[in-house]
Amino acid sequence: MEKSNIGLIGLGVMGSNLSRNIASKKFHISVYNRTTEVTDEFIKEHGNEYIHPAKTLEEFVDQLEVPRKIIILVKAGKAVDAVIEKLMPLLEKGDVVIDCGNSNFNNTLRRFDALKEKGLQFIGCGVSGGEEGALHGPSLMPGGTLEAWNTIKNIFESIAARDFSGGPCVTYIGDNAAGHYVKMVHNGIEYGVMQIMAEGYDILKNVYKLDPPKLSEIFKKYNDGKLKSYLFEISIEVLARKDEFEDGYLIDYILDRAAQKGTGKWTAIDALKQGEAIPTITEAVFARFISSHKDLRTNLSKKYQKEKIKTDMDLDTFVSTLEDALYAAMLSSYAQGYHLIREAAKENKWDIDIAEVSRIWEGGCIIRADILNVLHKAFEKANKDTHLFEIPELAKDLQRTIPLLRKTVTLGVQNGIPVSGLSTALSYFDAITSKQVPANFIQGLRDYFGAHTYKRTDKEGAFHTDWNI
Ligand code: 2AM
Repeated sequence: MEKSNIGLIGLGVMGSNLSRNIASKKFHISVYNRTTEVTDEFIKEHGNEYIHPAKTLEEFVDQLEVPRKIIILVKAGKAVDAVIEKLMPLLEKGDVVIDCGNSNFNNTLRRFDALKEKGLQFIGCGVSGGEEGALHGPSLMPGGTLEAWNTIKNIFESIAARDFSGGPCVTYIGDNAAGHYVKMVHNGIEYGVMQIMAEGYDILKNVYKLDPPKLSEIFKKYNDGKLKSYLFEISIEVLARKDEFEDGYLIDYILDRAAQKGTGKWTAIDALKQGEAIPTITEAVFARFISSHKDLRTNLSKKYQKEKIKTDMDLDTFVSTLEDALYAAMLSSYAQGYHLIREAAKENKWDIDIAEVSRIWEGGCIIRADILNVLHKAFEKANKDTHLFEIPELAKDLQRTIPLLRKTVTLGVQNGIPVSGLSTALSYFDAITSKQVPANFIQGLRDYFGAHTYKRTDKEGAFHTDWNI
């Protein structure tokens, strides 16, 4: 038998779909799964001349051309280590192990070093697009050595989604864990964007008392404009779907308790570690936490009646106000995520090209959106240390849309609607664009109670005041 170009371990839905995608591009792929019946079932359903099943890891490794390229797609966490441990003794110097799971970047850093010690290459590759993306073209975010990337480049470029110009939605992100880091922040931004969308839905539903078909219509209108994106596109369907059991619409029967797998939380934790502010992303994680306390919320809701203030904005005006507000809040969420990537890149010595990151997010991934093409083009012309708010084209948009975000936040606050995503998107903008913030006051207090000293605006050095005099 001819040797396979690449191998894949773990035939769950993501692994099966990615294997089928690779085979559809006429690369020979060997597949292995811990439970052999799963492999047999996969071959029965999807087998073809390009897919080569292996019953043992030894047989699997033996089927691969050298240097071997092995994708691992098992549950993130211990399973990845378990597979690597079994695989390591069977590999030779120069072989490349690619973790395409949603691994925490700290684990990727550790695994990269461990494999390097054995002369093996490790790539941590973020994959976005869900099951459909894996099958028809995901957005891929590989990190590792350039040398390792070059061994998989042609395969990964073939299977990736397409950007707005038809290029592959994959690029070399940077060394060791850069790929998984960028994927993590991608998910963080996804949390932020979904949260602000949900808050817009909440205001439309509860202040303007709109029913799901009308809400769906409004999201369709948004998706026909500058908010055009995958998340808005699927909102149209999520809002319009009739319930299969009861009268009415499914959305009204879905329990208001949002689950999570942890990537948003990791983004928030790392931002805290880095000392960087990503309030909208963090608030989106908090909002999911609060949503989980359904019983407590229900009990408390009986004690506190919300005082409703009528809005003087008619529906048409608000629909258009919200469109601009969401646009501004989206830009703010991206600004936070991009800034975090930039600072993490400095810290970890990753050479990350944010224009390229924007480009590979144009297709395949969950946050794919027209706005990413705007960011891609804008960052291509910008210096790599540029903050998103510094980009002239975006500054023009923000100047126009921020006042509308302010109106939307006000409306939500006045009506007792939690708008932590929208309001932090706004206050992040307000703070980062303020020459003077009240940190002088904080420094004064700190010096008073703890003699922590402060710096002055007019003289060099650290000062302490004897506040008792
Ligand atoms: P399984 O079919 O033998 O359970 C997604 O869960 C994929 O990860 C499945 O293919 C599953 O294999 C695999 N997987 C989960 N834990 C694993 C482990 N510890 N070792 C190997 N494969 C594992």
